[in-house]
Amino acid sequence: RVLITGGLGQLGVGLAKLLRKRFGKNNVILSDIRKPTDNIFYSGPFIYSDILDYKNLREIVVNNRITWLFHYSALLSAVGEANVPLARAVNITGLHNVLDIAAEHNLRLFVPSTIGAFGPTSPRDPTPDLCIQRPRTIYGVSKVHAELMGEYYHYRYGLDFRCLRYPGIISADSQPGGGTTDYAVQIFHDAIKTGKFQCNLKPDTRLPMMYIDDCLKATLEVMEAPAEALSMRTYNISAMSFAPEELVQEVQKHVPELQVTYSVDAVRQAIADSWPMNFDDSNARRDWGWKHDYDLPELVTTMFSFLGSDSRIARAN
Ligand code: VAH
Repeated sequence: RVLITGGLGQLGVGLAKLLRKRFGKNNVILSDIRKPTDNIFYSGPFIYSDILDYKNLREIVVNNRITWLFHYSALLSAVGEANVPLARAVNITGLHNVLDIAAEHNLRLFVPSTIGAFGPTSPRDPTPDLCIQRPRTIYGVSKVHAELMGEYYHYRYGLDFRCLRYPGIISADSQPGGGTTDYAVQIFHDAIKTGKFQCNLKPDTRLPMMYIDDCLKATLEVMEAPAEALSMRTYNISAMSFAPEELVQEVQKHVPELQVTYSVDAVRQAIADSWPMNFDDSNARRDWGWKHDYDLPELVTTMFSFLGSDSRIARAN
């Protein structure tokens, strides 16, 4: 059975839906330190858990006969910079708890890494799987640590550790939680609600991005890949890269009267300027057949089909 930590974040609920289709509703357990809404309970098993409570986590794994663990608990980029001690505890001590339990109980462990695991001294265009990694956020430092520790536990203890470096993820029915790439989700909600969008990054800030369905598909694919197919434990995955000005242009094809202003947030801009501009994911494509389905036009069309750009026109009339 599967356990997802940090399950109420941007990706957890969508991942649970996908895995429950695949493995059965009661074989996928969502957990988080936050209290879920009722419909989360209706959609399948949820267990409240604190990733820093090692004993409780071990009980959950043993009592529920967990065999796969997706570890999504983390404070992401800008949020982590606002509370470094908590980010270090959750992202590093929490990871250590998960690694020990996974090794002890022979779990297959997935930990997401990120474009944020690279820094200003990494090659940025493109950024390959293997290169200098000196990130400048506690989030990035903790994710490089996760990559290194996961690979060490794999080679030292035989832990089946698998890791994908995610781009900024765009989703319609879940809120992002990190701050730096969140503008690319907010624009859709503002375009529909008010027709006005204030972007907190510079118009030419290019970042790797991906639609959530591609991200979740890749995550399941790499977890189901035969072990011998994996030449690495940690892979970049990519779909597209765009700057705010390109996203705005594509969104205005659906909401022509959208007005955009730029009010740069210095913290988020500095983080974005230290991250990859384009991701090289050729190893993932070669080893386990990764390929994305959503490019920028499909992303925007799909987001509006979810969020209903026509509802704004209805309101305007
Ligand atoms: C953030 N959306 O902005 C998250 C993610 C790679 C970006 O980590 O921090």
